Amino acid sequence: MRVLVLGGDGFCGWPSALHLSEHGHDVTIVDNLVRRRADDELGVQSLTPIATMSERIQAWYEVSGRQIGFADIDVAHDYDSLVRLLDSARPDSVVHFAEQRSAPYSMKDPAHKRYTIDNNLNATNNLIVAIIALGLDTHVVHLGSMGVYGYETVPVDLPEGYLTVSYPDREGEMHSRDILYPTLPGSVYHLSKSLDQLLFQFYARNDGVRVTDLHQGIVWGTQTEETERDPRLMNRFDYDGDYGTVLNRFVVEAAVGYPLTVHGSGGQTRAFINVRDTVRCIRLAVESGDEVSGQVRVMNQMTETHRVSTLARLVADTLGAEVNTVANPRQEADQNELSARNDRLLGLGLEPITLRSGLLEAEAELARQFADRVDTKRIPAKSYWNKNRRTAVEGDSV
Ligand code: NAD
Ligand code: USQ
Repeated sequence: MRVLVLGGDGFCGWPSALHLSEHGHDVTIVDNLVRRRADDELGVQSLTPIATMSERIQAWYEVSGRQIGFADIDVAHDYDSLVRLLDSARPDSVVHFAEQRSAPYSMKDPAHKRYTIDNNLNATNNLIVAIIALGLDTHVVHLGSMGVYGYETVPVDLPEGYLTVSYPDREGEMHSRDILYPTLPGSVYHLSKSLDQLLFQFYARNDGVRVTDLHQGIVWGTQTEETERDPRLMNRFDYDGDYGTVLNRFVVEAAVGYPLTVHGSGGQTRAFINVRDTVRCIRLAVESGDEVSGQVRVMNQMTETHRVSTLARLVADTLGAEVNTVANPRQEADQNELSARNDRLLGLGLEPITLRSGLLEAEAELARQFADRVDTKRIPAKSYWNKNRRTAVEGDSV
């Protein structure tokens, strides 16, 4: 299949592009490299050294004999270039990773809130509008987030995208319909993913655009079978207080002897998936595009749920580390339960890798190898959700 990978220079996009290429798909990456500039803005670098896009593509050609194309386009703002590319490529599928993906980055200040909404919604809207304008039958595979469901403790296995509701009309007769599961975003970033869902719902109904929305959990791990084939193919690894996600951060913290940063009670339960499963899920979603017509297909792209405090204990016991609890910079529940269905991806053949598979030790090895690239000053999370959270962390003097 001809596949465009928007955001293909990023943490999930790069290994997914390689995996699709390895499996015979004709891949072109579209990325404006803004994520690399965010590292400069934040004064931090990926734990792992990452090659430039041209070095990455050359290395992949040398190890696989396969070509990957690249277009430097800002999908959110350069609509005309996006249309030209779609018109010439006429892709069977577009995988859309090209959004600002950090919750703390999205909550830093007004400029970052505005950037996140502007970038994420315009990227999604531009892509869909361009596909409709060109009359393409391209299947869009979008990366959403498990966080759109929110973290209420209701003893339910979260369904995949929709909730069937029944309600009485004026005569008392009952009606039933599927609605998007009510969203409860916990950050401006998660809000942007909730709003994306409405764009997809509208354009699928109005124009018949075929969309799969993958509600992905927190991705952990770094390398995949493809990125391991050459040091120039190495994937990025974020550990800093803005872009680092919880389990990967704990592994790096353990590797450099920094006490694990558990926010608040650590009672938050979240959904997780290993990056090796992410790339497989993306391929399964792309290759099953013919199934999609009419209603947006939502699949929960997660394989397990864990409580933050349990993860900290596991990392501390496995790798040896001190566990610290720090005042939570985020406005979020101290504690929640979470369980979700993932039948659709299992039905397509996903065989989940779980945390117990010994990959944690391999991650720690990578972290130790590049420990000298870690700037411990960048570890604390300093993006506060609101004034109360800032005061709770920094005290009344601020
Ligand atoms: P990332 O920041 O590493 O990659 C995103 C890529 O998109 C970057 O290379 C960036 O330069 C590019 N990009 C952003 N805006 C763009 C624009 N306007 N035009 C062109 N390129 C643009 O993020 P990631 O971790 O790879 O996440 C990819 C997607 O998956 C995101 O949509 C994210 O919300 C979703 N997701 C990620 C995780 C996770 O744990 N990393 C979990 C669930 C969902
Ligand atoms: N946390 C800690 N200590 C840390 C970092 C985080 O206790 O050092 C806690 C947070 O307070 C939060 C939980 O761990 O309760 C998860 O935080 P995270 O930064 O690992 O994940 P999150 O902000 O939810 O965002 C990440 C990705 C995002 C994706 C989302 C999937 O950055 O792109 O959408 O995971 S989900 O969480 O399912 O919505």
